Amino acid sequence: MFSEISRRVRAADYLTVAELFLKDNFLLKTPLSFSDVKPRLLGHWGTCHGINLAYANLRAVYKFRDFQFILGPGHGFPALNANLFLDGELEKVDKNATRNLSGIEYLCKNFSWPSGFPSHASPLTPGVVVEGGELGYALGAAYGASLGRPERTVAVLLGDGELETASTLASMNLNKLISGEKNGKVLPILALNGYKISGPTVYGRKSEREMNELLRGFGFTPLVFDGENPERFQYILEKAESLEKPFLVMKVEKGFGCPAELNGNKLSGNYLAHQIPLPLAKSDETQLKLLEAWLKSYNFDELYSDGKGFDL
Ligand SMILES: Cc1ncc(C[n+]2csc(CCOP(=O)(O)OP(=O)(O)O)c2C)c(N)n1
Repeated sequence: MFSEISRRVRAADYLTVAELFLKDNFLLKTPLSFSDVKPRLLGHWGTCHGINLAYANLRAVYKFRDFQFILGPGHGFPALNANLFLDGELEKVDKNATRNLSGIEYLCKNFSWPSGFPSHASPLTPGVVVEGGELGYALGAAYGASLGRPERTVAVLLGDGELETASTLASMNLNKLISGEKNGKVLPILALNGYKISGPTVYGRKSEREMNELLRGFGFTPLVFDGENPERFQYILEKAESLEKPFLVMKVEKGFGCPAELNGNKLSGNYLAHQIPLPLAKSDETQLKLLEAWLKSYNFDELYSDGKGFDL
């Protein structure tokens, strides 16, 4: 099970990076060149690995159950789109999004492109109830989605910057107003990556103990997932099942997977990974090489081949 989930995360991470950067050579059949890179790089990488990690693990547990996933950081849309593509959900509403090379090309070329996919989640996104461009409403929407659906679990992924918004903080009290037999269960998952656009988050600077006390004060039972041990995610989700008001703190490095540094500045694990970590990949040889190594690090050829399709 764990290796299946990690393959799925690798595939989603690869497609996410490809959406952000590539306009050609999607399977890296030849050395990456400037002409393979989009002319205008626009989007957000920093939150995406966390989305892919949470999505793959939730999917493994809840695939055949009454389940809803709500994404707070809608700027992580390329990750959400990669998952909807891999699940075949995108193809149901867009016949071009086939699960093959032509679909991969379509997904990537049209990300953040006029008349294509927007850079953020939008009403065009299958299943979306919160578009997430304005942070703050996901947790409240999750409680709304649980109303009158006692069989349902609603998992809601929140950013730690998002948890600084007034609306999210106010929604932290909803577990006292909405609970019991008539409504479903809400599972908030905080992607604690420590950074927002240009600096650290308040919660990223709290100790684990202080964070847990804060969550208990709001009425939740905190569970902590430490990104160092990915195989523990399933175990923690099972534990959450047995709790009435769980709150999962998912510690994940901001931008995990992108190059460690650029020009002496830390990229992965820093706010510099929030949007496009290699902004000059179209014109700077060093950044192009870093991008190629980053894409190759996922060994996508083990996960997809032209002949066999996806092996996930
Ligand atoms: C209400 C609101 N304020 C500001 C922004 C601008 N903004 C976009 S992304 C972002 C940082 C979000 O940080 P976090 O919630 O921690 O998400 P992540 O680090 O996972 O990207 C901000 C402030 C916004 N989208 N909505």
